[in-house]
Amino acid sequence: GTLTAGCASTAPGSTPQAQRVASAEERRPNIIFIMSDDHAQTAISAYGTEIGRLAPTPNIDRIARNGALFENSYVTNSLCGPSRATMLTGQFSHMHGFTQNGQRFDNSMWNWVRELGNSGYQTALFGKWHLNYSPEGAGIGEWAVLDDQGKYYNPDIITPNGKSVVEGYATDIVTDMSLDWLSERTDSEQPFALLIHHKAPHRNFMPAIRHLQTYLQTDFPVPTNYFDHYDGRPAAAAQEMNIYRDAYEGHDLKMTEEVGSSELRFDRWPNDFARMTEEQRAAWDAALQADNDALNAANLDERELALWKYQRYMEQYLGTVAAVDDSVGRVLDWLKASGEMDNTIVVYTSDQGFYLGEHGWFDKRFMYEQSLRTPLVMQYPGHIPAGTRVEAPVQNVDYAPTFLDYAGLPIRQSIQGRSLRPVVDGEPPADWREDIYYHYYEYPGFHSVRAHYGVKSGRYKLMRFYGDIDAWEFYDLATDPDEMHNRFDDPAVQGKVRELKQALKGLRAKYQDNDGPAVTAPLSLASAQAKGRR
Ligand code: SGN
Ligand code: CA
Repeated sequence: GTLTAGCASTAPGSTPQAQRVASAEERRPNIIFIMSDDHAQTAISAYGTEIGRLAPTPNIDRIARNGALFENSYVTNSLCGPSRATMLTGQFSHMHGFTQNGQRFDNSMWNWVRELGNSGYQTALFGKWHLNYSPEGAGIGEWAVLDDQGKYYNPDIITPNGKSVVEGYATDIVTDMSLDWLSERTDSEQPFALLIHHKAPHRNFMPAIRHLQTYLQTDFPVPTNYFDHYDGRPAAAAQEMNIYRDAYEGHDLKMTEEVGSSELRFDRWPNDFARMTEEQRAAWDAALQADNDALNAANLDERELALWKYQRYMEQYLGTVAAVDDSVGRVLDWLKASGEMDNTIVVYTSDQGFYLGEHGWFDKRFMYEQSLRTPLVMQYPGHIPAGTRVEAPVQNVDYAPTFLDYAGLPIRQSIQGRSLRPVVDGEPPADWREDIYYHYYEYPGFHSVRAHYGVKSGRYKLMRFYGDIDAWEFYDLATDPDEMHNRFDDPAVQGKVRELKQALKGLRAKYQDNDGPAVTAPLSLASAQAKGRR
């Protein structure tokens, strides 16, 4: 749809003649941009995974079925704040400047939501922001956001009028606010852009009461590298995000002190539980009591306990996903009932992927597959053919230009990504990217993942950790999909290593990333060997 003058100039108080109803053809699409936090691709059934089979997401799958599923969707920096800033601006971390959590995003910076608002869209954001105290000054029409990371139960919600506690479960509250806003919109001549940004399934993985027992009896397949020893991968060895070593037994795994007791084991941040109402807490305790008592009565050895923790982690994490999927269902049902389905682009994604026990981990940050990948499904009935599968590599820098494109707005110079529209139309430009660039910064920080940058090029991946660890890693995903064998020094792959080094150097130049050490001119194998002999 192209932008019509009438649509853009329609403003409150304008004369009736100036307000013209755009024909279906002229009408610009609504946009609903749903983003969860830390949702692994492997935990979505549309991706055809075993976890998805055991813990299906039927509503997220509806979007994929109605439209497109991106098989190769990646982030640029696997961390909340940087990823969100990237989605808003269409830029890599080093360009928008928000490289690590805890920084303050400059709300006055250009973002696509304000741009759509300026061109006549009604805009709103509900849920997690986590870029700054609030989106004040970011040009978003209406908003109500979770304070900081957001709490699962009775969260603090910040609005232009200040902060207050809202009783209930975060995912449901955010959904209610979003649907209320949609239903109360008075000006239905203007298109809308609505951002629904859930806290779930982020740590500390607290499901709604209704989902606490959903997966207690499910036996999730343990990743083959759950007991990884990290040989040849010094940064992986130095991390602090191991389920059986670093997850807190109370706070994260909801384990109790002893049989008959509901007192949690180590709970580093007690406020997540302390803020529950008595009723919520009683229902919570009752739902997990038998399972916790059984664990406390059993005399598990170290290995058995590590495996038990994996199951508990999955039960909790996927329990929070169940409410997110409910939410997506409610939004889709609303669109259907209101007749807006065909006029609306619906996107579901996450701010990054997550480890579900691979390498023994929870959390994200690393450029390994599970956290580099992020789910992405998108529907626009009548425009994106149902059941489309996109293989072209896409990144979260592409979202802003995509929304601009569909809104009929020019894609500004500062944007480093590209519109996905030709890609979902089945006509990716001949010069569509083959390689993706990644750069993670936050160190020192939670989980002690060293800064690194890298390139993924088809089946190959090259990454460089820097700072107090200086190490290169190279993987052939075709033969080593779990990234267990760092072959950077393997003489058999030096040609490829050189090729990827060159590509990495090129990407850093193209995207103007001067952060971190420069990629040195690729060494020839002979000189590398000579150097090694010294
Ligand atoms: C919190 C979490 C960490 C997580 C960061 C970043 N701890 O600090 O485990 O890595 O957020 O997550 S918590 O127990 O307090 O939740 S991010 O999604 O915001 O980047
Ligand atoms: Ca996140």
